[in-house]
Amino acid sequence: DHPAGVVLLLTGLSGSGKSTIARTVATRLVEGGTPVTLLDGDVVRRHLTAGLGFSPEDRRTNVRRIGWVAAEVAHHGGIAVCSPIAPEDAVRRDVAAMAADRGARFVLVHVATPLEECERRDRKGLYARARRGEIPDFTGISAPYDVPDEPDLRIDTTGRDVGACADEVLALLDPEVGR
Ligand code: GGZ
Repeated sequence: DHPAGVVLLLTGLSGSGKSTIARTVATRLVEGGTPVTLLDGDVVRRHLTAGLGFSPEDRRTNVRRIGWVAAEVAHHGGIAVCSPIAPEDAVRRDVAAMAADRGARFVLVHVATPLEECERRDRKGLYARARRGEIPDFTGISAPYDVPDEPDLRIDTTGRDVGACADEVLALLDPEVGR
């Protein structure tokens, strides 16, 4: 018997800092000797969920597939760090349920950087395109984002250092790390 692992889900808008925090958390865990599976948007959508778009149904499938893999990883004692937008509350609950079914701990982090800040960053120019109507169903502009009611942690990354944000997330995992 091995101790249960963790499904860590970082949810938030495009440009909120989810991926950056996820990568930093993953790197620190690996440096500490904890194996990590990183399920980040871009890579996941190129492989695990290749072919899916951004309709509500495709997003549900995307996030549920990520959740399924994450629960499997955690069932075997690993830590799965996932960073999809995961805009729907009901689907985040599905992921929590999949983790619970596999005996894993579920940790929800809301990367709550405000839309204005995400749009100001606009690293990929997607918000500008969405405002011009070139990207339909863009989360925060023309597609909904359900703000999580009771996340384990809420982080606004505005003006903050990624390392400090990662530390806050790592503190949630402490009991599991370094076993
Ligand atoms: C939201 C979109 C869209 C639309 C493309 N809406 O900043 P990014 O570029 O790298 O992160 C966004 C990513 C979102 O994919 P997810 O798999 O995380 O979304 S979900 O959980 O809702 O399935 C953005 C890019 O894809 N992108 N079109 N319409 N984000």
